[in-house]
Amino acid sequence: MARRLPAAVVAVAVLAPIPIVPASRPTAAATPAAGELTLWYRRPAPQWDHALPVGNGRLGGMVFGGVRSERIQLNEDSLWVGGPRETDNPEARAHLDEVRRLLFAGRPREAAALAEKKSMGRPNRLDPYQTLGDLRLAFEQEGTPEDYRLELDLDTAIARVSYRLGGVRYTREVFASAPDQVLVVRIAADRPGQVSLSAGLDRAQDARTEVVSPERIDLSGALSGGRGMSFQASVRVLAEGGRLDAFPERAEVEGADAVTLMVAAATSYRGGDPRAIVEGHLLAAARKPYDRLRADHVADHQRLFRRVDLHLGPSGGAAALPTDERLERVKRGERDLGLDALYFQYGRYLLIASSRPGDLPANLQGLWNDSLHPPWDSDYHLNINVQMNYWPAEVGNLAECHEPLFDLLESLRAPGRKTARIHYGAGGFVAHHITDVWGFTSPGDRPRSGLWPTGAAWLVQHLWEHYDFGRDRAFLARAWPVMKEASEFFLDYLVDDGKGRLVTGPSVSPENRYQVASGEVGVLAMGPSMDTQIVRGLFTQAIRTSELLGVDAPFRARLLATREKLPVERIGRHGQIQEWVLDYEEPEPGHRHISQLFALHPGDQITVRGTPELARAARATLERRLRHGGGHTGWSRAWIMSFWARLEDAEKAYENYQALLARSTLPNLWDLHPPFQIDGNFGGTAGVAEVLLQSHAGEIHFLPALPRAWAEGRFRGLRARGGVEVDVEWKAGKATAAVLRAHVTERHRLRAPAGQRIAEIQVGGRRLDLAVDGDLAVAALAAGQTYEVTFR
Ligand code: FUC
Repeated sequence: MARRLPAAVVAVAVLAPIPIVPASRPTAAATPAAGELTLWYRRPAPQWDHALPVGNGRLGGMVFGGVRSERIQLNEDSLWVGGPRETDNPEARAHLDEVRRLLFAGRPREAAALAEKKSMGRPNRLDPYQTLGDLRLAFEQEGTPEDYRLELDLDTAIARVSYRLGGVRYTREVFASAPDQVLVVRIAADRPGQVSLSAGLDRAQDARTEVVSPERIDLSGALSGGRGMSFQASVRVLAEGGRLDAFPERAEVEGADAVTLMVAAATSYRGGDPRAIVEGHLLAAARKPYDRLRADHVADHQRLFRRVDLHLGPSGGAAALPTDERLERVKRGERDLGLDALYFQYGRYLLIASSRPGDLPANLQGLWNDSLHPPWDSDYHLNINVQMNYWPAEVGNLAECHEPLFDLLESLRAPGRKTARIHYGAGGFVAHHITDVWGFTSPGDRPRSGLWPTGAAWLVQHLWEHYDFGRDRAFLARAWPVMKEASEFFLDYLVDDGKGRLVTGPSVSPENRYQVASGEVGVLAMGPSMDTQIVRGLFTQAIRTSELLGVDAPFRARLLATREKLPVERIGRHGQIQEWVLDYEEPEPGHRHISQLFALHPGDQITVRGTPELARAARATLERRLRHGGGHTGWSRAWIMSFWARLEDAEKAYENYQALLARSTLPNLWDLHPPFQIDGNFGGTAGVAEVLLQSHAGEIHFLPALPRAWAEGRFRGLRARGGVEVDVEWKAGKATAAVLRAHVTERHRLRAPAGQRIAEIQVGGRRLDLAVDGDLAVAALAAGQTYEVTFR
C-alpha cells in the first residue's frame, strides 16, 4: 500500500489557513477580579481525575500537587495506537437491500442479525489513544506543610502549588506553553538554597528511560500495537545554584534556589523523528529565561481567553471557599453564582487547552488520559460527543479552536469515499459513529451504535456554523466541496420507503431501541428522525452555500427536489417528536440520547416562533425523557440545558445546569459520564451561552432564557451569527444595555428579552434608524462599527 500521510497532515494542507475574525478590543476592563477565575483546593489531588489539567492543544499535563512527591501525568495528542487500515467490508453492499427489505417488513431482529454478520467494518474496533507517561518529582522534605494551596488560574492557564514547610514558602508553577511547545514546571522557595528534588520520567509499557545527564532525561519508545508509532518525551532540568547528579533512574538537584523543568514530547504521527523534534523544542525553550517563557505563555493564552467575560452575580460566602467545597454546597442544593460562571469559563479554558489550530481535536477526554486502555478508547464519537465538544467554540469566541475538527473531517473524506462505495455503492463520502486519527469511516462496533451513516453529515454542519458566525466567504468556498461531497452520498443512498418518502437506513436513532407491535425490540430502523433532520440540515446549508457562492445550480436543484421528499416531522401519541418514522413504544423512554431533538439543538429546524407546534412537541419529548430518568450522563444533561434554553424555558435550563454541576461533576470540575468524559463540560459551557444569547433563528436574541437566579450580571464578547460580538448588562432580570461590535456589514433582526423592547441604538453618538415591531428591531450594522443598545 502506498504510504499514507497522517490524516492531520493531509487535512491541514487542504483547509488551512483559516482566517478568523479578529477579536475586537475589549470594551470593559479585561482584568478579572482575583480569585474569580480560579479553581483551588486545600489538599493535593488524591486521584487522577481530581488533578488539574493544563494543555497547549498538543501537550497535556495533569497536576496532582503533592508535597513530598509530585506526579504530572503527561499526554501528547497524537499518541494513538493503530494506523491506517482497510476496514471496509466487501460483503456489505451485497446484503444492503436485504437488510432494508427486512426492516421495511417490520422484522428488525433479523435485520440486525444479518447486519451484525455482513454490514459492519472488519475489524469494527478502534485502537486507543494512550497516556504518554509521568513526570515524577520527589522532594526531600520533612514535617507538616502549612498554608497549602493547589490552584488553577484560568486567566493565566497556570497551575500552582504553594505551602510553607520548616519556615520556607515553596511555590510550584506548571503550564503548557503553546508558543514554546513545552510543558514548564518551576519550583521556587522564598529562601536561597532550599530546593532539592529528584526527577524521573516513566511509562508503564513500550518505553525506556535514560538519564542522559543530570540535566536531561529521555523517555523513548514505540507503541506495541498498530503501526508501532514511535514517541519521545524529554525533560530538561535547569537549576539555579545547588548541585546536580545523575542516577540510572533519576536526576537530582540539591540545595538550589529554584529549578525549572521543561518537558517536550513528540510522536512520529506528524512525520519527522520525535527525538529531533523534542531536541528542537527544548533547545529553543532553554534560550528563554523562565519569566519570558511564562510571560509569552500568559499573553498567548489571554489573547484567546480574555475575549469573553461573564459575571452572574455575587457568590456570597462561597467565593472564599475551595472549589470542591463549593461543589459540595451545590450538591446540597445551594446556589453559587460564581461557580455557575466559573464552570462556563472552565469550558472555554479546556477548549483552548485541548484544541489549537494544527493539532488534533479534543477527543472524549479532551487531551487528558492516564491510561493505556481508556474508556471508549478515548476516541472520537461522532453521534454527539465530538460535536458537543465544539458547541462553545463559535459563540464562546474561540473560533480558531474549532479548526482541528475541520481537519479531522477533512481526514475522513478519502477513506469515507471508499466506505461509501464499498458499503453502499454510493458516491460522496460517509462516516459512521466512531473515528480515530487514522481515518476510520466504516461502521464500527455493533449495529446498535455503529450502523449510523450520518456522522460526517453532522460534522459538515460545523463548517457552516463557522461561516455563519464569522461570515468568511473564502472559508465557505473551501467548505463547499466538502458539503457537496457529503450531500452526494445521500443523493445516492436515500431510499424510497414505498410511500414516496426518501429515508436513510439501515440506521439507528443513536443507541436507542424501539418496540414493534409484536413486542419485538428493534435497534436498526429505516429513517430515524435524527438522520432525516441531519440530512435536511446538510442539504439546506448546501443549498444556501451554492446560492451564496453562485455555484452548481443543477446540483442545488437536485438537493431542493430531494429535500422535498424527506419525511416531515411527526408528533406521536405522547405529544412527542417521533424518534422514528413510526410511533413505536420505547423500552427505555428515559434514554440518554435525545436524538429526535437534533432539530431543536444544535439544529434550527424547530424554533419557538417558526414552528410553535413542533416546539410544543419538543417540550413534551423532553418532559417524557426526564420523567423517565433522562439526563443521567453528563453530556445528556448538558444537552438538555441547551434544549430548554432553545425553548426559552429559563428555569428548566437552570435546573438542569444545577443538576449537571451537582450530579455529573468531579471536584476538578470535570464532567462525569461517569467516568470522566469531557463533552459535558463543553456542552454545559454552550448551554450557558445559549441561555444568554441566541442567534440561530435569523435574529439576535438578547437574554432569551435568563433564569431568576441570575438576576444581575453581564457578559462581554459572546459571538452571534452574522459576524457580531455582543455584550449585555442586566439588572433585576432586565437587560439594561448591550453593545454590538459588527465585523461585517449586514442587516440584523434584534430581539429584546421577554417583556422588553429595544429603546434605541446609538452609533458614534448618533441614533440609528430602526424599524421597531414589538420586541423586535431591524437594524443595518456596518463592519467595524460599535453600537450601543438600550432597552425599555
Ligand atoms: C455515546 C454514548 C455513550 C458514551 C459514548 C462515548 O455512544 O451513547 O453514553 O458517551 O458515546
